[in-house]
Amino acid sequence: MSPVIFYDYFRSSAAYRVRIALNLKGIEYETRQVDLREDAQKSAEYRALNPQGLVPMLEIDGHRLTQSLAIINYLDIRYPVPPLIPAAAAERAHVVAMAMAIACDIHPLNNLRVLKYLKNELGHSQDELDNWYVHWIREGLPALEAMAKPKSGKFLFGDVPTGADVCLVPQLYNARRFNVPIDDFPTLLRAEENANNLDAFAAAHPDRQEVPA
Ligand SMILES: N[C@@H](CCC(=O)N[C@@H](CS)C(=O)NCC(=O)O)C(=O)O
Repeated sequence: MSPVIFYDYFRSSAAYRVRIALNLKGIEYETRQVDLREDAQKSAEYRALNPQGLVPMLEIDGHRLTQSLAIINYLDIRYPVPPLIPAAAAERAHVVAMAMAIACDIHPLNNLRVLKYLKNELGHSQDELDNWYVHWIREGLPALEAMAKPKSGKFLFGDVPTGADVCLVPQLYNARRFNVPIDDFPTLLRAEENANNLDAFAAAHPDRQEVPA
């Protein structure tokens, strides 16, 4: 069987999500580094594989998969144990909604290419970029806290990690990296702490990844 190949970058939060999911599912994989600092994601060679020019990308079972949530969904169907998305319709919708609140409504606004466009094409200062970054996190996380709280346990939904936690942990890592205050989200912090106590999450942390030379 061909090896599973993961196109990764240690600080990419979308890639971090997939590393966590691969670890939770116990899937062994080889890594190919795509150095975002060098714009390797925009190279003709990489775009020939992934026309969006973004990480992550996963080669598995003869498929080339892109988009972290699509990859996680594939892994959950292909390797159902442990499940990352509940089977019951309403629970599933709730977990997916929390994952999407992060992956669709917070993360894309603070992505590298957005920040670069604001700075280089629209002429915004670094201070304005910093404010922009904080703004979208501070708008998104209170909503996520409120969404999660009623059905949370050790994790965002109940007492086992789901795809929502898989998205949460990288987003909070990012928030800390940019010094965004996040102390006022007890449900999110509890889920993060419990997640990071699991090997699958800890091993996916950016500090434990290969850094391109
Ligand atoms: N919606 C995509 C987002 C992927 C994405 O934005 N990746 C970022 C790193 S976290 C990237 O490759 N950025 C390169 C760039 O902005 O040029 C997913 O979930 O996979």
